[in-house]
Amino acid sequence: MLTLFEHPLSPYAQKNKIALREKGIAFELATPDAIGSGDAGGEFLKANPRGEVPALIDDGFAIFDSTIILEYLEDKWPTPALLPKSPADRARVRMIEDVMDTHFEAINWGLGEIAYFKRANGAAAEAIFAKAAKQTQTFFTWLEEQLGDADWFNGDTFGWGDLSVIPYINGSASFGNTPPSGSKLEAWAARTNARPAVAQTANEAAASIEGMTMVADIVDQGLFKREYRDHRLEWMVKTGGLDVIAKGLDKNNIRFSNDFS
Ligand SMILES: N[C@@H](CCC(=O)N[C@@H](CS)C(=O)NCC(=O)O)C(=O)O
Repeated sequence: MLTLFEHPLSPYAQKNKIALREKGIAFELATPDAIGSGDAGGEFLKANPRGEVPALIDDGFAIFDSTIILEYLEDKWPTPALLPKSPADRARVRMIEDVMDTHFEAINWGLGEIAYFKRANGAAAEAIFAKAAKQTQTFFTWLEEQLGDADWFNGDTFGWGDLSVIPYINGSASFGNTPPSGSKLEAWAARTNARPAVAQTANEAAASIEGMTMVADIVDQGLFKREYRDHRLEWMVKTGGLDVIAKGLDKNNIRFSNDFS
């Protein structure tokens, strides 16, 4: 049996859950204790010394990083294929995945820091929200170009390119940043969310948002140290949140990537 360590809101974990469900692979889910706090440990930390979800355990063999997990699933269960056939198309969807996992993801993560964890309030929060809304629409324009006239980012059929985009579009929508009304991207999102594998994964994410409103106090008390890493850290700086980082360091409720121990 496969075990996927996840948190339902993690877009990275959502990519893997959609792939597992589309391929019809049996798996069980586990949410690591204290995930997001900086104190996650045990079997999960052994599986991923970075302390990040997702991590997959296949009969004792541990794999971390959502992209590498996708590659493993595609190698071990090639049917139905999620990557397109031609080398150019495979490279194309991998580039889309990389943009979503890095630049795009940082925007939704940053909005979570403001909306759920109350890192900024009033005018400062509004300014960050306004910048994020513009950044998101710019990426939507880019995505619309990538989609062109196709039904799927993958090409003729749903696949890797689509499962790599939908968790992020749904995440943006949860902050009120939706694709322009009547756009091809909007129609694609509706088509994609109608797939059972995607709908189940998106419903699990939506259900877990409720719990997020309770964590602001725990963060404020320094009991929960959020990971400010690479693109996320850069996003916070460039979007006006330098003060958020300074305060977080002062209160000791942010941290950087794990040192491997
Ligand atoms: N590159 C990694 C990124 C994974 C990642 O950053 N996961 C976040 C959740 S979205 C996490 O678990 N962070 C650890 C924490 O917040 O403590 C992947 O693709 O799997």
